[in-house]
Amino acid sequence: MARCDELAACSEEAERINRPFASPAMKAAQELVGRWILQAGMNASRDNIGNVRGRYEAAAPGSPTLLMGSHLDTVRGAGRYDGMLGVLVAIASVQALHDVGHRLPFGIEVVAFADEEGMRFGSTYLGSRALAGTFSPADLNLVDAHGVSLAQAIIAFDGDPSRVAEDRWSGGDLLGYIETHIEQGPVLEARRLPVGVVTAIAGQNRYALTLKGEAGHAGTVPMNGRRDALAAAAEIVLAVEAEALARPGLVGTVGKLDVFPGATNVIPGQVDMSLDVRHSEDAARIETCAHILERAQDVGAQRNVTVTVRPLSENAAVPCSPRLSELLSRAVEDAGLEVLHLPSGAGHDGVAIASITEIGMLFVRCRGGVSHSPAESVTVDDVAIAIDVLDHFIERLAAA
Ligand code: HGY
Ligand code: MN
Ligand code: MN
Repeated sequence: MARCDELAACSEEAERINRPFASPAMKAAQELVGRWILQAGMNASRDNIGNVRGRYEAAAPGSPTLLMGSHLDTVRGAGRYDGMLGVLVAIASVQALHDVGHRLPFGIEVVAFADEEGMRFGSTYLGSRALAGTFSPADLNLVDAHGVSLAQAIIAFDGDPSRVAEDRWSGGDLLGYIETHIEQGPVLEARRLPVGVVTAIAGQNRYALTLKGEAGHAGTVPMNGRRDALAAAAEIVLAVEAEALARPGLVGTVGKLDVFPGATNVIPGQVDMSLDVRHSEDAARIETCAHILERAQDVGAQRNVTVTVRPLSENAAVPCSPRLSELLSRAVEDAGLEVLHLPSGAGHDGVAIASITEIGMLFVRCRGGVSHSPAESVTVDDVAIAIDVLDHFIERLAAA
């Protein structure tokens, strides 16, 4: 828990946690994590995309590997457990083995992923896609808000963009990937359970919409002649909400909205807005995205405002491995707890890692289900239980 507090101080801003991909704050966080990885008896390395990796060797060479970890980047105004907790719990699991000199019939590779949230370049899972070998070189041309390309950011972070393909897993057979993560939802708290086993990760689409109308004088342009980009955006935001409410299990969010020129006495000529749509069933998500984008175009046509849509990312829903979930469920019982299975509305690096091995996730209760906020909070007892469950999981996996 103290380590979560130390990592929280690694931020680009003094008054809130903000740790983007390949930032100085990320460098500071990686130095701490690298030190803790070494203390846990692992060797530490960093790959080109900027994942920090720790390796705890098996009893015998040539053994398979269990991947464990989570992401080290954060959203803006983040809490101190989203991602970080999973990295630190994985390190704590290896520390417990190292402290008693216990070697397993498999190696453990702890990974602190470089970019799950996609805050800086808009695309998600850059670090885990590099490890999975599914990183798209075209992404190297993505630019951040300052016009810095992903390739330039990797170079500035001591990586080689031309060698990201070498970050793909090449360490032999994999037994699976296990990620511990705060639930970021209210279910465990409502059921008074400290941990839960994740069944699947919802699919999600992310878009950037640009609305272009006509800026004008707020005092002189008659209302009925306006091409107000913000009024159009407002109608689209409410259409997103209506479409999501109409479809059980679907969530639709406009989280970012920038108004230009952004002056009190000027009719907004342009709005840039985000769109995030998710559902555990892909057909429902895809159909609702189509509806929402259609309604956005209708609004634009009625208001004589152009609506340009740029898809940023699309990830299908990913089921967790029955085999790993079964072992996690038994491990929860070993810890003396009732087993609850629940889906994840949030995305996680397991979405990318699922393309190279089976994935399992353990959720930890968080107060009020709050996340992506400084109010994010977990208890020491629940974290201790999560580590205990992982220890039982590792024992079961070793005996399997
Ligand atoms: O947005 C998400 O689902 C995750 O926090 N990246
Ligand atoms: Mn997050
Ligand atoms: Mn996360």
